[in-house]
Amino acid sequence: MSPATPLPPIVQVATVYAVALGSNRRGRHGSPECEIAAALEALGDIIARSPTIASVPLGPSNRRYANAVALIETAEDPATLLVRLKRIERAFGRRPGRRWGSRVIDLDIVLWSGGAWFSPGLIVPHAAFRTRGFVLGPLAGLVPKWRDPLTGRTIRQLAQSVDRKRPRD
Ligand code: A4P
Ligand code: MG
Repeated sequence: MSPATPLPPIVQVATVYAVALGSNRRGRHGSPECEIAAALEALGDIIARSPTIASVPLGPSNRRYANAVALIETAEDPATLLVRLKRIERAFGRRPGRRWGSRVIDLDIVLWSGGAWFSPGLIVPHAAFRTRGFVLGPLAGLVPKWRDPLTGRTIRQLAQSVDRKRPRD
């Protein structure tokens, strides 16, 4: 290529992400369910979403959670998307606090159609999603055949094994 040849335009390919949403504290939009609905609006680029479910808190907080999962299509790479998610969390009034403390909104990147991603402060797939019914249940309703790139297991299989481990009452 001679120096005068213009460079080809950079093609940004849209990819799909599964984003988990969680809330167990009222915010300016109202109840945790309302915060989830407002966060979905703020996210944009949504191609599918799960219903919002109520879930028992995992960890120290004793407030019930609302959880949902959305599929979004975007050309952002995972690190760029995380910056946007953190900006939305701040705009919703989330402040850094105790790990797993109650929160107006939590936005986590669960899966990326580009596969795995590791960079400082970001691991995709989300390091804990394989054991979380409140993520796998809604996710299995959207993409049961999507394979976890690290274990090769489908979302349906992961959801079933979490279901089997859940104590029955
Ligand atoms: N980080 C690394 N990988 C990711 C990723 N894939 N997506 C880093 C998002 N963030 C990722 O997260 C802490 C740091 O993890 C981020 O700054 C980012 O650099 P955070 O959201 O700021 O804090 P956190 O949510 O308190 O910590 P963590 O470890 O993400 O907790 P989880 O996994 O979000 O769990 N029970 C119910 N029923 N429902 C819930 O939604 N959520 C939690 C929090 C606990 N119990 C729950 C629920
Ligand atoms: Mg989080």
